[in-house]
Amino acid sequence: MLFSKIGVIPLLGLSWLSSAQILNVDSRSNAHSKRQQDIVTWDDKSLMINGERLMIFSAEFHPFRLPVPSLWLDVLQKIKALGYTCVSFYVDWHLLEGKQGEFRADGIFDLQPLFDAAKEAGLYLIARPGPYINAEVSGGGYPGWVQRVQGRLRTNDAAYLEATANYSANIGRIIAENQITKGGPVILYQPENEYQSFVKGYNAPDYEYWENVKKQFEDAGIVVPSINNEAHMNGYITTSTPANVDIYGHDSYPVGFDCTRPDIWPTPLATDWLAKNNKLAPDSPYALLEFQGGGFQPPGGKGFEACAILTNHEFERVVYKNNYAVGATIFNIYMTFGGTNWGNLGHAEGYTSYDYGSPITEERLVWREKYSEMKLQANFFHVSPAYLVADRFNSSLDWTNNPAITVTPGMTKTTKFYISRHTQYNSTQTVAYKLKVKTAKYGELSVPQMSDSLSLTRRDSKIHLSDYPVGDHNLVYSTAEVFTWKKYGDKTVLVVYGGPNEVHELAVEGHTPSQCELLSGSGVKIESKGGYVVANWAVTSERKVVRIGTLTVYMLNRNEAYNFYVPPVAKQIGLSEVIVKAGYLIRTVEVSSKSLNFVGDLNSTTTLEVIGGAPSSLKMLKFNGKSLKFKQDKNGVVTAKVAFAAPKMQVPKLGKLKWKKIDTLPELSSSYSDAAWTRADLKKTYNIAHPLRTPTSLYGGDYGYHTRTLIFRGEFTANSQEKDFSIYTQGGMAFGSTVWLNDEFVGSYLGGSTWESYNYTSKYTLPSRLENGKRYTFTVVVDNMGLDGNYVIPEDRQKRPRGIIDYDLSGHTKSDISWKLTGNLGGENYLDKVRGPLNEGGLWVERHGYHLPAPPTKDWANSRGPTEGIEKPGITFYSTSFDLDLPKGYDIPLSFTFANSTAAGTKAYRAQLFVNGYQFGTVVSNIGPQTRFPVPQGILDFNGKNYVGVSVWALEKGGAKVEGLELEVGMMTATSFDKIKNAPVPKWELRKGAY
Ligand code: IPT
Repeated sequence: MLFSKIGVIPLLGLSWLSSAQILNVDSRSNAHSKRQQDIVTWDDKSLMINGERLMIFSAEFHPFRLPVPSLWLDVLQKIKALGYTCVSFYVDWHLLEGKQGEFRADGIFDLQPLFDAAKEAGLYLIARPGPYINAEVSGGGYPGWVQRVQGRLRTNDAAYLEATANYSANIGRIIAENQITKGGPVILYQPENEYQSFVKGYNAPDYEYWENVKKQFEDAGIVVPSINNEAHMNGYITTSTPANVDIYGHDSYPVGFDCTRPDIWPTPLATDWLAKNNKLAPDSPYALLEFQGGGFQPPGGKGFEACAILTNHEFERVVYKNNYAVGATIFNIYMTFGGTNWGNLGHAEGYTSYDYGSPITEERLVWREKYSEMKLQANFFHVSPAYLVADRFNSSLDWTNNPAITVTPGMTKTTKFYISRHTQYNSTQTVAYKLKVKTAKYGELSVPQMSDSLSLTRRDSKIHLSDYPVGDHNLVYSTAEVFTWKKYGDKTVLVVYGGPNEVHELAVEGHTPSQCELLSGSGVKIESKGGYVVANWAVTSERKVVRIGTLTVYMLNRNEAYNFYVPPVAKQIGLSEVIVKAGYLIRTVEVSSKSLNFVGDLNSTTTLEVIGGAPSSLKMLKFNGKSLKFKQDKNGVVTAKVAFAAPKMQVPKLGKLKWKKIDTLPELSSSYSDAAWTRADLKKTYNIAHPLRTPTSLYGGDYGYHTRTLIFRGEFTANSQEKDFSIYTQGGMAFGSTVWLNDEFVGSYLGGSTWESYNYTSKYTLPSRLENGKRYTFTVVVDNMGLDGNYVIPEDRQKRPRGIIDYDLSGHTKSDISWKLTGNLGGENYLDKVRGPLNEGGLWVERHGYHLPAPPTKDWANSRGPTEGIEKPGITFYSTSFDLDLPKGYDIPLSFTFANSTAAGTKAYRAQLFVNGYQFGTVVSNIGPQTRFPVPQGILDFNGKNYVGVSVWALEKGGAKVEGLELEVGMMTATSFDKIKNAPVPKWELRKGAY
């Protein structure tokens, strides 16, 4: 396995680690950033690990978006099954240091299970700890308290750097301990993130800042090479700038994020990247450190299935193959599994799902065609080492007879690659062409030789080859694409594929037609060309298998190729890798001289077909530990059937359960005491980016409240001059707010999915005349959708406040109102250390912990649940529990679905869904788009009691009604993955001092 070779390299001679002060550029030594270790090295072509070149085919995965650490291995195995070699992960500082000075990375926030899973799956890791990460997370990864930092963020200001020091030292140490130099999986790390977007006139880039970020991590012991991911190849920080990185790279999201018109590929395809890279960092391999694998989505967007279409299998073919044409040998796809913005970890411009339209769905399913397509692509690089050293040439029209086709060659002294695509890269036409290939022995050939043309159908791109070694054989050329090949003793198996109806040709050195035999299928023409034979066929649904001497060639249609796997070998005794056709997923295989044991998942009854690597006289074939009846033919091919039966199981009907409900806005009652609330008496703000407009600060962040619902209470003595009340609340994109005066509804801001909501003042007419001299209280509820990211430096958008920005009560000065506020109980001294600093907000039920399992509901009213409806503006909390007893051996995706129509008369509501205390969904009924909220096993106890809580905030006169709430079962698979440990679910306990 991958890691068996890696010894532990003692950290000797690293005395520079102890030099700890903040650096300035002049004292920086260039030498120590390079080659502090000799395991991960590189040249201009590729990365090398222990001296061996490796294609870094990497999947972006954020463990914090799946709060069941025991499931990380499941995702990583699904990535490994694609043939990837690496995973890149961000760390979200916000979740780890919710209180300044208290770094906590335990429980679900512990990263050790990730390092362990990577080793078990056989994947390297790229660590991206920030401190700034962007990533569509609240604050771009900055903890809320960073809003109070007295320095500009992402700059060399001492206050900012000091704020990051504790986190960087701690996370740096954790990463350092898991570097490859210590037997761990981490091979690269990225300081900062896309440090390259500056406001005009800002003195950028700040080299000292960059070196200081790096130094924090290096001081913590990180020695693996550093990388930079620029968004636009500005060359601000390269391998040779005064402040630098070891490996320069960039990001790209070529089709953007408009998933509303998923057929439109808006920008031209880049072809000058390598030239730019060679100028900026001629000593670096060409690295794409974040490349589009899907898209993020704003509130009110079209949903992630649309993003999956925008970035579908055709996108992967055309755009990724262009990356190979350009020469990428470090290629990280963002996201490969997106996950969930559970527990308010997302930024305001998103919503709960972070599915991203990725190859692996939010439910960890691998049914999207784009998953299978990546398996075809990534496996090719395992058997094509020449790719890593090929010289790259410009794309041109010179390689075909049709200017509608552009080819980019990549060449070694022997092997040559020809990456063809439509000249107009997003064309959907079918175009015929003849390709010119160079061969060492036979000069230039125009192929196909036995038919008129090849064809590119719709959006497609192909990697054609010449002089390509396959074991002891040489492909003079192949127009069909190679999936894999393996040599087994004196036999070699090659698997190639093509799209429907395409004509392909493959030529093998040194054979005659008499040495060829059609083993399966029909319609393969064989001709001798003196020195080599050519096989020519048209792709049909029928598979063709041809033996050419000792080489067996499987000529597949692409849809069939999708079902082939080259599974990682979990245990191997003396035999080689296996090529197997299966169904839904093969995770690993154990091979011995007599037996094969596949481990995988099924979604239907499946025929297993081992076309390479089965022991010649197989005694035992197992699938997930169960013996199968099998046949082995004279060519050694093994076939067996694995039966799938959907489990018999039931999930409860949520509408039939007994629910309890309670008003969670007791603040409206005259008997409610806010004595324990935080006084909003700060006459200034600590937020240096946003001067106050009010006499005292009403920014949640000044008082330590950074997550979800904020509630304000403003008291004043009436003078009967009051007529209207204007209020500018702010909770980020798509936020909403509601104002009451005593227990009377004043009005709501329903929110919008545009930036306009960032500057919106609501003007309300007060519902009734106020009595002179009487005390009144405004209650203002503000939905904080998450803090903004901090992309542009030094705009400090993370500091955009949440709360009340301004207000005006007619007949009064502002200081006539004295305010109190609350957010989550304890603010930065948050109570639920298990679910982290962001999971709960400021609703009364949350402050008391009633969203946690087993709340004391005895005295609450009986209810039919959230579908019962609320008659007037207010917030009600519904609680229920149910038992699950789901069969073992199945992966059962469960989602909570809110029926939500926009029929006339439907009133706006905002709901939060809690499952076993974890917030796993927020609904904004009038903006959307999300109505379906997957909750993974491990948060749901599949064999035990589960507690569900739903808060429903009705914003409009007449109240609101959740039209339906169901537990929905997704596509079930029989799975071998049985290592799921439930996330910790501490239950409700009386919270002393809760108010
Ligand atoms: C790039 C960020 O680096 C990454 O964190 C994430 O936000 C991603 O975008 C989008 O999902 S920034 C790039 C769009 C310029």
